[in-house]
Amino acid sequence: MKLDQDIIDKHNQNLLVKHQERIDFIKNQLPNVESIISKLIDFNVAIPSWALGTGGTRFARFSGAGEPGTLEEKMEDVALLHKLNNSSGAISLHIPWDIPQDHFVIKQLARELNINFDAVNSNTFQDQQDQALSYKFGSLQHVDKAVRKQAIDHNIEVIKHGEALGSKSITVWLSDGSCFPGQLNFRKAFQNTLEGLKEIYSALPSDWKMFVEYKAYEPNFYSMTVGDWGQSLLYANKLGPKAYTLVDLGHHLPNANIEQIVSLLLMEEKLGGFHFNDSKYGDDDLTVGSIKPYQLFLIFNELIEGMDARSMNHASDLGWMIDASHNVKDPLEDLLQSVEAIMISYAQALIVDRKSLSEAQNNNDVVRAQEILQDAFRTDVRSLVAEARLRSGAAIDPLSLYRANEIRMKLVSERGSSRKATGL
Ligand code: RM4
Ligand code: MN
Ligand code: MN
Repeated sequence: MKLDQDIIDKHNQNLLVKHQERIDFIKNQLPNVESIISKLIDFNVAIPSWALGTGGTRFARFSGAGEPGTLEEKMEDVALLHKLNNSSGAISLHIPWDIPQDHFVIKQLARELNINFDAVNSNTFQDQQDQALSYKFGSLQHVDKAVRKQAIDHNIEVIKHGEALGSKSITVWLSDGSCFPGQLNFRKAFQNTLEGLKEIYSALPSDWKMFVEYKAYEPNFYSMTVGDWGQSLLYANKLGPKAYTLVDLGHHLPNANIEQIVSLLLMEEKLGGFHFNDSKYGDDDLTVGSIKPYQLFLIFNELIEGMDARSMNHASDLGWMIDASHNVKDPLEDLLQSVEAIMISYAQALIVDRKSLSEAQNNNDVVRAQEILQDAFRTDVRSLVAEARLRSGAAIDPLSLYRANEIRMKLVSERGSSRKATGL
């Protein structure tokens, strides 16, 4: 479904007076508003192809209506989001959930839709129908060399798909690990995995990055072979300069200090990419910013501080992706909320008074340091984010436009009500 610019312009026209009041107000409060708006215009977060349908749990999946049934329709959904918010102009594909049949045609469609291909994701955590060997006891860690080879070959095939589409990175997330003490020789599992990653790494095109994603538990509950940022960093360091750690917000043990992890990985030049989501307990994959918005802000605060310390480009030097999937919302509405939460946290991190914060730190002025951070967090920056959208032809309030125009109803009439998107 294509959204006419006219509809967006009309929507903006209706909201303009109120928006203008809000933006004028904040312009009087903050310095450097123009530079913040231009950074917000440049910032983009990739949408995972598996978040466009309703996710499931291991108990049930309650699919919504009008879900995208093909890769082409998933791309159309991402283009729709991008048209609404100008901040989600890329799709991250999961292979084999989304295998492009004709790369040329798919690339052409992406061009027409004004979207790009972000990191490709391999999948060795499920057995596919025509698969020769099982991943029940792991993939790259497996005791059987033939299983390891199958997993390596799959990853190399994923790189080839990505290359044909113009992706520049692969995310490797392994579910490898063990469920019971004694099941695994940790050292051998690590070494097998490293060996496999090395082979995949050597198949990377020269301008590609490999993201090694860690996860504390699930589906293995006793040990994970890439279980935390320390292990991921070990692999990335041993692999070489194109390998990086990827931080998924839901992949830590409860209450982990993710902002500190991010800061140190940036210091080591080994932070590569980010999977945004939110959680209360584990890898809940909930809407970004829905549970712990202050944590999200603190993470962005470290990201900006660390990236600026190394003169990195906020928009392009790290891989920004959403990784969410759940049962109860319209996925497109949910993704609009997630992107909005990311943009708000980014904007709040941009307005932190860094000079004063550093003075407060040097003077051990703990109270002042806290005040500076919370002052930024408590500032309502939503009009800045809306202004960035308005200036790029997107909607002042994407969610209300989506609802007022009954976009899901239109998708249902186009696609039917029983189509299920591939994914989790
Ligand atoms: C994992 C992990 C990966 C994602 C899969 C679907 O928990 O977060 O990034 O590709 O789920
Ligand atoms: Mn993830
Ligand atoms: Mn996850």
